[in-house]
Amino acid sequence: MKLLEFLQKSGCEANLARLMGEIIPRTVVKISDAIGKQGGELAGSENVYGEKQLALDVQANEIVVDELKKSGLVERLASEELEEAVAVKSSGQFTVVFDPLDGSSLVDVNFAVGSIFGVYPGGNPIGKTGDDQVAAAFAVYGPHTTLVITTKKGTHEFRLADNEEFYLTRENLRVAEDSKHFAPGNLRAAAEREDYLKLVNEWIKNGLTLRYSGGMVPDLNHIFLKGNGIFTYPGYSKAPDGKLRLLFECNPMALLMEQAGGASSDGKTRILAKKITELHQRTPIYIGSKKTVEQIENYLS
Ligand code: AHM
Ligand code: MG
Repeated sequence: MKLLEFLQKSGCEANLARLMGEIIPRTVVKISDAIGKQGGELAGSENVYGEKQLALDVQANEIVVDELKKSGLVERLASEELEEAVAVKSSGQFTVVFDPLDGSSLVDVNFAVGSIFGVYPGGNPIGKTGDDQVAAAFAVYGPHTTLVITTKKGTHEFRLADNEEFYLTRENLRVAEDSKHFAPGNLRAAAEREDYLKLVNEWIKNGLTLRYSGGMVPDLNHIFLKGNGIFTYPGYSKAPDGKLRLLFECNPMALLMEQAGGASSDGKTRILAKKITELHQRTPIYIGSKKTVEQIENYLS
């Protein structure tokens, strides 16, 4: 079944169905094409975080901005690549936040990369929480281009076909309560954090299988598709809140994860319950199988 048809049949509100079933998929098709045509060349510019941008980062961002502006559905947009939010149309129904090309430093080594999208009702998301999102999605640019989507009616996977349409491949992805796989991000923190080192050692001793690519999107996609696992990105002295962004990366992923039966936390608080205080706010994250996330909350000092 085609993505748009699936959303319509599931009773999704018409404009949200158009956004998630037509506009965002179109950006993903275009970004996928762009990745196929380019390597990891630098753009010569830096983003808000002082990180060197690739030409592809800039292009992917422009693709999403253009399509969202054309859609007529969007009040405001905010991108990991842009310092400020952009006001689009005062009568627009949604604010769309996105990381147009997550893990772009992995393009030149031909690893999978992705895009992440979160959708809030109305305007400014500052002061809201991830629970306010009405939909979220990520795209994986790997051997196949796929979209994993939620409109708060479960989490589902769709695959891009030759005709530039996405078709349902897995309905209602479920993440089990216990993990058999682990994806420990920012292991640098284990050099100074005894608690994180112990946690990772526990998983090694308990025979969990390591699956870590260095890209949050493929690493989490593994958890969604295998149906269990844990992804971690803690803070440490150099970056107390870690690296990943609440608005652009963690909230969309947390919504998709909860809709699949999993959980996510910053170590103390549910990611989706955290108040958004600034656009580029960072947060530690522990996300995946529910019991493992609970164990981490009890374990971390
Ligand atoms: P990016 O948005 O600049 O690409 O950074 C996000 C990525 C995630 O995909 C990944 O989990 C993380 O950075 C890995 O970071 P590091 O290797 O620096 O620890
Ligand atoms: Mg990112």
